[in-house]
Amino acid sequence: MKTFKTMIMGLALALAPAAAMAQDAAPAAPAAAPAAPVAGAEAAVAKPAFQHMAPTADIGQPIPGGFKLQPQVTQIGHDAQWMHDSLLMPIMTIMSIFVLMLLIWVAIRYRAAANPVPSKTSHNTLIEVVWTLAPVLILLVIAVPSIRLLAHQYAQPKADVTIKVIGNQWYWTYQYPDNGDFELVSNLLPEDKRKPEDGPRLLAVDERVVVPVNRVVKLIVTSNDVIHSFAVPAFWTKMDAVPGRLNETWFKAEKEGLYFGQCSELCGARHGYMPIAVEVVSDAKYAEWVRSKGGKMPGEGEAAAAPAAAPAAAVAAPAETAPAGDNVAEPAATSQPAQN
Ligand SMILES: [Cu+2]
Repeated sequence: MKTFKTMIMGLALALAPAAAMAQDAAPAAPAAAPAAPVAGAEAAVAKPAFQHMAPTADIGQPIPGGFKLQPQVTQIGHDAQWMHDSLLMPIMTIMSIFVLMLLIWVAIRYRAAANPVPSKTSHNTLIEVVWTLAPVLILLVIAVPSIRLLAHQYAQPKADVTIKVIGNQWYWTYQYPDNGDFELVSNLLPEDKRKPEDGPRLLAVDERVVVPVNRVVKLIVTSNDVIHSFAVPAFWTKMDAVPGRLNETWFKAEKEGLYFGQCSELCGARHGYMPIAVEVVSDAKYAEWVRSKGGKMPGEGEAAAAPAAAPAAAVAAPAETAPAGDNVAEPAATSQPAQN
């Protein structure tokens, strides 16, 4: 027993310099330690800190009593809206009214009572030329901007961001291969969890697709089960999601905001409950959001990963030695009085 006590004491004395040294080393640890909480705090803050925007009342969503197209925020959308509002609608309206007037005029003017002896005319060269040429000219007037718009839609500019959109019964998943390949699963937000800033009923989702403003976003659209369709009216974007097939479309939103869409291909029982919410933000906000999802911006990939890893290692090393130093120092410190 005595020898054991002596051994302990000897050990304590032998360790004392080590303990002292450990305590000497310890002050370095607290100095390094604050770095750890700061870095940790940043990481901790970055994740929940991303502030999603609230929807704008008349933008990117249907409005009560609305019957026109949603305000467009892409060049394709502007062209298509012009085509619809300024070209097709006037032509359709004029043509429908013209044909209706002709019918009314014929029905009244040439009714049996007013016109007892019907004309036996069967040919009129002028009128035959007119009713052949006029529709051809009208179709040409429509065809030129129509084909130009179609070509523009398929001529995809170089993509700044690529998103793989996958339809599922009955939700969407989004993958960001350029940003570390993270994946989002986006579901309808249930009514009991929905707040006004999330968006309208049946359109609000739990995970929004976030994209940068004024950047070409390329969508690779596919499906895991049946045919769905990814549609966002304010971008004039609609693309079928077909299992086993990669469809491609794109958009370049020119205005920050929150834009809603829906699955637009009848895909089963909950087809009406798989909305789409696209949040268009500044480049800086986009980078912030990507990091909050654990992704990284292209280019900064290796460059940022290395410095990020280095401080992490530097922080980790003192953090590991500090508790070790404490562990060594404390038993020695307590064992000494205990032995005395
Ligand atoms: Cu669907």
